[in-house]
Amino acid sequence: MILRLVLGDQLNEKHSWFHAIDPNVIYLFQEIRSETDYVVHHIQKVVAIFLGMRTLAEKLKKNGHQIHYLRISDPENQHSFFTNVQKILDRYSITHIEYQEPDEYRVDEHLSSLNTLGLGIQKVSTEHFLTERFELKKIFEGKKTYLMENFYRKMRVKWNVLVDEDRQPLEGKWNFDHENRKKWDAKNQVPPPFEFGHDASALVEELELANVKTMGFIRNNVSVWPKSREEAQQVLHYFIDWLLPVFGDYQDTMAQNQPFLFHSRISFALNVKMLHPLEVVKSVEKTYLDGKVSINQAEGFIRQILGWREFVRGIYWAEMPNYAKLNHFNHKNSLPDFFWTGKTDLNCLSQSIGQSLEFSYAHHIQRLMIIGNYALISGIDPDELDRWYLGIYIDAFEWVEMPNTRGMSQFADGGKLATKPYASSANYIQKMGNYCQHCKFNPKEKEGPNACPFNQKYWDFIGRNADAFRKNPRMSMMVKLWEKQNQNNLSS
Ligand code: FAD
Ligand code: DLZ
Repeated sequence: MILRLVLGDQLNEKHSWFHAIDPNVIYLFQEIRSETDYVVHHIQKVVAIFLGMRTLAEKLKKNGHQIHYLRISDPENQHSFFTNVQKILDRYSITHIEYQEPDEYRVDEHLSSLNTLGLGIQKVSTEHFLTERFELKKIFEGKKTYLMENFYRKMRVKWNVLVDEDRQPLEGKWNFDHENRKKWDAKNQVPPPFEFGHDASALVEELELANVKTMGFIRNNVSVWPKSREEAQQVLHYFIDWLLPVFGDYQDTMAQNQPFLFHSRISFALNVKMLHPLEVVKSVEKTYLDGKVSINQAEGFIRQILGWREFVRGIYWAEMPNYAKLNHFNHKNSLPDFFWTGKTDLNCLSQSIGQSLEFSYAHHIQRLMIIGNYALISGIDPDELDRWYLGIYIDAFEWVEMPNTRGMSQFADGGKLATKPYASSANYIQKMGNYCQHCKFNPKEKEGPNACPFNQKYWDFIGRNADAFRKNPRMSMMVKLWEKQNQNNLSS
């Protein structure tokens, strides 16, 4: 008999494993404490993963596959991938074990220890990503930094997306980012989120009984997160019909009480592999080719998936395990309590963290320019911040969370991923949305009780790192401004 492991982020019913029913194969799904407890996760994340696992297992069983499913509450559950496997070997006379490449370094290392069991072991592809694990490493061999734009152009050509027969970009440009900076007018409507009527109450009770520690909130019977491929496809189609037509325009905007704006909310479905990145990219490309959306909307979206998503995964595998230890600025401060409650007078943070606790979701610019920016200029320890991001977000798996948080947002890798730290004062926040209009602090003031704390923290960050930033062409201007402010203060 062959034992095949299906992990919680491998819910790809289209995988070639499932094409034929084989009486010699048994599939093992495991809801286990090693995975629920490596950080404190948002309750919606644990529920969404378990509902997804249970739904796929049931479907496979119905189709005739043999399934061994270990629930979190099963007394026989040993709560470790390795020990559970070890325990059921004899029961099914297992001679071979097969598993799909885990996306996280930690789990990859753990599953390599299956080799010690003395059975035939085979690690197969997840058939999900558009690059091999070490493809990016090879592309940038010998280079000190990685450049997303170069990588992205290669991907466009490799997968024949938005290019003509001469491999040149459609409409003459690879990147339409400069057209994607519109500020949203609060008078405009945002289509409501697509919701599912999932009753997760029994599962929530099971998790409570098992004493699984979680954070955030969950609503009764309603979820914005899909539990099956069919539901994930509904989210994708809703996005294409209603949100994509203006996605690019408002990609970087932020608005009061608008948790989702025109973002797709497909990251969870992609990361647990209910959707394939190429089907998403090709559907969006087709919508553009059919004349239904303009190029800046389609290209802006495709770049996130064909570019950024594959790019950060490549960096993760090129740089792990060392990447997890990088702390370029040697930041050591702890996360303030409001990261766990959302209770702060800073409206932008209260909105961004509040909705993260409510939906297990924040959009990119909130993660980068509000929460990440605040952590960076406050000198928060990247280890602590990584754990927070890894726990709170529905789509957070280390391969994508860590390069984004530690690399892009905290510059803790010293610039392997980003050419400059994404740090800003209140000026940027005011420009990119209407949060400041609803805040008690004044974004224009730098000092005094009404001054926005982002201002003081930002200039302090520039000052602390002035010597290093002077040498970075993208930061030297800010150092000059900081010096000018200091001279003015001295002379006044
Ligand atoms: P949309 O805005 O609709 O974008 C479409 C898709 O593009 C996303 O679903 C995602 O698959 C992909 N994408 C966009 N930006 C990125 C990116 N920078 N890296 C990888 N994929 C991207 N994304 C995760 O999937 N998991 C994470 O744990 C995660 N952590 C992040 C932490 C920080 C500090 C930052 C700045 C970004 C992080 N991102 C992460 C990237 C991005 O914020 C989310 O992918 C996005 O907010 C998910 O919402 P959406 O599906 O509505 O995205
Ligand atoms: C995130 C997560 C959680 C909370 N629980 C489980 C689980 O009980 N069983 C499981 O197989 N996977 C879970 N996951 C996702 C795993 O952490 C994921 O498989 C690894 O991150 C590998 O990439």
